[in-house]
Amino acid sequence: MSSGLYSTESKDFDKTLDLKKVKPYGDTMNDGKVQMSFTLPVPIGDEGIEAAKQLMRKMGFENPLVVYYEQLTEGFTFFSGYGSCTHTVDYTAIHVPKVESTKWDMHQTDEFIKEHIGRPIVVVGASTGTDAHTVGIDAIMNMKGYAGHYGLERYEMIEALNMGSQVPNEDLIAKALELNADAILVSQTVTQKDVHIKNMVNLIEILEAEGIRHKMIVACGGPRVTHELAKELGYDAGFGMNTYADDVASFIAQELDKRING
Ligand code: B12
Repeated sequence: MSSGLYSTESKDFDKTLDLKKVKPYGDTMNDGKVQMSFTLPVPIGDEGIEAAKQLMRKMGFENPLVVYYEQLTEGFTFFSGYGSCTHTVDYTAIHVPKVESTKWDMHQTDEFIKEHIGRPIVVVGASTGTDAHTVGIDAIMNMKGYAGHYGLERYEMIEALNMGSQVPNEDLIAKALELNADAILVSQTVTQKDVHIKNMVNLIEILEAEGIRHKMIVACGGPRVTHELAKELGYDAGFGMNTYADDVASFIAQELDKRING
């Protein structure tokens, strides 16, 4: 999408786009159109529709329109509506901290490891604590990978152990020490009551208490994980939605090279 935004054609197509004042796009530049849905704890009826529209105005939407509503159960009504957002954001002022390594494909990373590290990199990963979600860590580690990107197990120069889900932090660390791992990978999907933060902090605290934090690269990932959050919690890197093994393998290889070869 972003490449389209900056292409010559799109500038010619619409000259009213101002990246300092970006609004949602419906079918005309700057129309601000947003579709939204929510439930109100009120009975179905005209008063409910009016309440939904008043709320949409208070949320900053002009010309609110309820296009669908349905009683969920007595006293609760679900609304689907449209409105024009009155707010804008300055896209040019946005700075999002990101993992700064160069992203390579599997073959490039394997070649780099052969040349610069000279031995396979050992990586141990798990979905930790009470978290039973395995799809994310599998996408990164399993041989078959995800969306056409092979996982770490497929890499010639990476020895990857996926310990699965609900792995206590202590067990993950013990396995990493046993295998003399270069990197630990933590996956966290459930974020209710900030359990992911407590769990991720706990892992770093154990590593620090045992005086071994510096011995390995520690990275985490999950749908609500950002690089910024990961750094705040003491991790070397954090990866969110749409991450592939390519991203994390390139990062680990380049980071290890820096640590070993300076
Ligand atoms: C499948 C699923 C389940 C399955 C999991 C089965 C399994 N074997 O994994 C089951 C049914 C067990 C389940 C249970 C629960 N679930 Co659930 N589940 C989902 C669901 C539908 C899909 C998650 C998924 O697989 N995504 C696909 C993967 C590929 O995406 P991903 O995890 O984001 O991974 C990518 C990136 O984040 C990143 N990544 C992830 N980890 C890592 C790690 C590293 C190191 C790196 C580099 C990258 C990385 O790379 C991946 C690929 O790009 C989501 C809703 C949704 N549509 O997302 C809810 C969801 C995650 N579940 C949720 C909840 C609440 C639960 C339960 C608490 C429900 C309950 N009350 O029992 C339990 C919790 C169980 C537990 N103890 O953990 C909530 C979480 C809300 C929150 N923010 O906390 C969600 C969002 C549903 C919702 N809308 O409420 N769930």
